[in-house]
Amino acid sequence: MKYMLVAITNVIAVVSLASFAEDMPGIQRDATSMAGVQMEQPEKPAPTARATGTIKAIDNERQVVTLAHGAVPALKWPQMTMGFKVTAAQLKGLKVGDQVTFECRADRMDATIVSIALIQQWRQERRARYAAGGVACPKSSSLATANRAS
Ligand SMILES: [Cu+2]
Repeated sequence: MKYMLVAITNVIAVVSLASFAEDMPGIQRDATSMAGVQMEQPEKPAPTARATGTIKAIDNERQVVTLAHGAVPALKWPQMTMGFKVTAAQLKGLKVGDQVTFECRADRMDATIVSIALIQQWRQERRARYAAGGVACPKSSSLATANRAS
């Protein structure tokens, strides 16, 4: 019994030493993992914005949709043609040439589609939801502006 107690005490001592070592300021941490931690904690979340555009290309393998989009004032984007990360599920039923409205997240150099739909279909759904008392009626002015640009 006495030996067992000694053994347990030793284990506890080793464990607490190990955790103590982690908190010691003199111990060098892995620089790579520290950089990784900082990357995962951006100062503010990536901004999102809604815009309209035309599908120019779909690359299913790379999961990229190329859109010619109108100006996006919220992101300070002029009108341009660019690629967005997208999933196959998001692109279901869409094809090259379709006029779409989309919401995207702009994270540094990456632009990712949050949602994307045919403009016509999106408007109908918004109207239906409004009629059902779900959401406030959309102001069509911002969409109209983006449409003229695209
Ligand atoms: Cu762009």
